[in-house]
Amino acid sequence: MKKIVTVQDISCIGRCSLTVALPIISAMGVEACPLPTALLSSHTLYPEPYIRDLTDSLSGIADHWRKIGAGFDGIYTGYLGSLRQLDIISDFIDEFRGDGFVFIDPVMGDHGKLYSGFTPGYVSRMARFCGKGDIIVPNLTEACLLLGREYIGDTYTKDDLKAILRELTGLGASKAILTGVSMEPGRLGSAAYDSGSGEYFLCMGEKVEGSFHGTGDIFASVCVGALACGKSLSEAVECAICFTCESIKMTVSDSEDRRTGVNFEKVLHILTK
Ligand code: PXL
Repeated sequence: MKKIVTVQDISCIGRCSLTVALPIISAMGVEACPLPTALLSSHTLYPEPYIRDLTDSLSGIADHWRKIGAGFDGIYTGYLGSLRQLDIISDFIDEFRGDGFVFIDPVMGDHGKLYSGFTPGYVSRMARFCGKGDIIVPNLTEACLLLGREYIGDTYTKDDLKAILRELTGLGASKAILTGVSMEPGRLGSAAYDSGSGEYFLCMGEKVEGSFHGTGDIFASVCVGALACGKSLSEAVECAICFTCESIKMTVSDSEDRRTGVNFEKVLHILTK
């Protein structure tokens, strides 16, 4: 059975990071080992969450994994909290990547803004960290931040996306997936580029009006599960768009606070097929 390690926080409320990655990757028939970077009572869109930083535990866990000879078919990093964590996880990748793939979601912001707690220094360190990846998966906000470009906003062409993707692979990862791409009403999806083969593609799904928190983590988790199962980049992206879209559709009629994320649990069965 394939096994990946996912490095990100555990936010107890709000369906993101590990509470999304573990069930999704498991449902796809891939063992998902967590390397938790922080424990939060909720994600940071709720006011004043309790936060216990776990940076000091990371090397203890890695030391034990070294002793027991742990190895992985892939490493998936998500929300990381500090410059020190980026240094530590960078060393972790060097030591544990083996022949596996390294998938980096440079979680830092959305809608043109950095999430609370992130600094310009973190952004430039993250750009360097992306060079450790084989595949990076920024949204448009994160892509512009990583490249030092002004936020692209809502109006752009396919050529703009191609230029951004090419620049993103210039950070060092051979493949880049841009999420949150929308060029016509009612359609939302991703653009991707493989600098090795020169392949570029757009994959679009239905756009449901509204803002749905945690969908980036859902998208990334499905991609990781699919890649671990041996799917190609375009198959993985297609599968991730379809699942993210179905999760959102399960949520629109629910009157829950939107900060609690999307009802992906109700469609997990799609992934087990
Ligand atoms: O979904 C990204 C994410 C992950 N983890 C934490 C967050 C966020 C986004 O706000 O706050 C703790």
